[in-house]
Amino acid sequence: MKTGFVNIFGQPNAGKSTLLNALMGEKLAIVSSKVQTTRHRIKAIMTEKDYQVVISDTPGIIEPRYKLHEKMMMAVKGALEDSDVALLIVDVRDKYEESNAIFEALKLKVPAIVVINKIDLVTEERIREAIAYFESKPYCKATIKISATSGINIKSFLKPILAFLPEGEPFYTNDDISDLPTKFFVSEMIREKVYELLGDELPYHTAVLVREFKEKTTLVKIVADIIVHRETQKAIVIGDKGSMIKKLGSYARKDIEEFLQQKVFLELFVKVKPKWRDNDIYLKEYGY
Ligand SMILES: Nc1nc2c(ncn2[C@@H]2O[C@H](COP(=O)(O)OP(=O)(O)OP(=O)(O)O)[C@@H](O)[C@H]2O)c(=O)[nH]1
Ligand SMILES: [Mg+2]
Repeated sequence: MKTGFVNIFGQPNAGKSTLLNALMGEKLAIVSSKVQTTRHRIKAIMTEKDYQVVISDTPGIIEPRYKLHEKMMMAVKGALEDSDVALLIVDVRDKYEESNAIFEALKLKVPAIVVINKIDLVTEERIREAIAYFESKPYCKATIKISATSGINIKSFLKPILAFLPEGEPFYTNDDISDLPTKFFVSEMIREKVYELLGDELPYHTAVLVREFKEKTTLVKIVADIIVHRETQKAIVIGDKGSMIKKLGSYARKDIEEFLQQKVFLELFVKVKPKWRDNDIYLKEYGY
């Protein structure tokens, strides 16, 4: 069977995580309208009769400003090193030159397919322009135009990619869909709600740590800390009379229940850890 690693790279917000989820038909990677949502490499496994593709979402490529950013770019580097095929995703509204500069800097040793995303938002002419631009680049073996949110060209997406993959034995058993633990997905779902409900800088100063995950007979009990830099941020996350943390908890709980297919009791705490983004010990503790 065809098997190998297909890894998604691109600028922040290009739609990498949305594409991964659309391909899986399941929400594995969190998504937000803010940049730098994804911080880890997220592997998803697609197994069919004639192929097993391990597809990875990665953090958007940026110039690191904190140790956290450095860890994020290490995740990109790891994915670069074991790609059989690289999917270079572009928000069709972005400046092509900026994406191109990033793609060239990757110095890819494997075939790349440029994925023109968000075609639901622009004219046919703009899409043709983008395709012509990237098809002239030496790293680009093919282009695919999609809308990850509207599902345009998602069903047929993998077919042209399989041609670039080697024959081999599957790495994972049939029912594995990821190599990451449940706790990871739970903490990400909580983090997503921080991106959704809290503005500006706050999401970038936030980490989530699942401290307790206990399966009881009728429900799963989860205790998690939302980590921020400053007391003022803690007050914002808690909100007036606890209104914000309550909202965060109830939104996150709904998603976690759907993911686990089980009732969940979720307890959230807010903790202040100054400069955790530049502290190796905290970064490690929070899974980076
Ligand atoms: N209209 C439209 N919006 C899209 C499409 N794909 C993604 N988006 C939106 O673009 C935003 C960013 O999507 P993500 O999937 O989080 O982007 P990402 O590349 O993973 O971003 P980082 O993790 O920050 O690097 C979200 O608001 C998505 O809903 C698309 O095809 N059409
Ligand atoms: Mg993402």
